[in-house]
Amino acid sequence: MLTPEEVAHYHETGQVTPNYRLGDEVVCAIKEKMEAHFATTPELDLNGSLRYAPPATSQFTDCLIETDRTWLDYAIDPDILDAVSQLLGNDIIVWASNIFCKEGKGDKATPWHQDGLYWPMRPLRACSVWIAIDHSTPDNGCLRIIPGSHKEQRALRHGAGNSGQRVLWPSDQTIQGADMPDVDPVDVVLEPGMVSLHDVFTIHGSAPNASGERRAGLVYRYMPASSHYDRHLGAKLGGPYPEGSHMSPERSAVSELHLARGVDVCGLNEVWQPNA
Ligand SMILES: O=C(O)CCC(=O)C(=O)O
Repeated sequence: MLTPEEVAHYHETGQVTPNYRLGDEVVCAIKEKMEAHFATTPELDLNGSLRYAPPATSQFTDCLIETDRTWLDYAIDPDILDAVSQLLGNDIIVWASNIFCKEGKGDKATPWHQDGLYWPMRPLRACSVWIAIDHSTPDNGCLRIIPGSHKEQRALRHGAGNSGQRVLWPSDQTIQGADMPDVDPVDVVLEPGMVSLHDVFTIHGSAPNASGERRAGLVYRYMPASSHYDRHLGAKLGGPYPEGSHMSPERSAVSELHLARGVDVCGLNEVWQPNA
């Protein structure tokens, strides 16, 4: 699915928007599914211990697949898996599923961050696929990336933000001023059905959305099956986390690892087979 130029762009900048989009029917189905999810699942609570935040749940929703296995169908779309394979290799696990939905009524920013801060797979390699459900533009708070920020493949220092402009509530981790590269951000402008792929070390975030127009994205997270998703490590990363936060020990414990392609090369991951 990715052209050689698109693969090169991903390696150069840490992000790529391929010349590809999901069909209108698929986008419609995702949109309806998301709206039904918000309508029927105002506050999720798995295993009695994991709470999802913030109270306005549409802004950030986690564990879609764990809540409803049919969310896996979009994660294993062959075109998307072809693209991810070009970046991570032929053995791939999808291990997380989120919605970032800003309703357009003054929703908060997503602070500048690297995803890897929270994630317990080692070696730390991963790719996120952000699927646009709505138009996503600078006006309604589209995803923004710092090009080239992934290049050293190293985790930067994050600290607790205090702006109140946070979507990764309540962990609220953001890159501290001095560690933020002096590079202009790039807006990832997408039409519904278009996708953006970013590397685990790419600094990214998004502005608040007070445009009156909703901006929702469905995000799947993939890792190479040669890495180990270490649930014990999850308990130690970057904390201390308040109970129920985005990547707290409880959160690491509930991720289902679905083997989207190939085999569990690492041999230590408890993988589910999508069609088993
Ligand atoms: O959509 C957003 O506002 C942020 C998305 C994000 O942080 C991610 O996909 O990792």
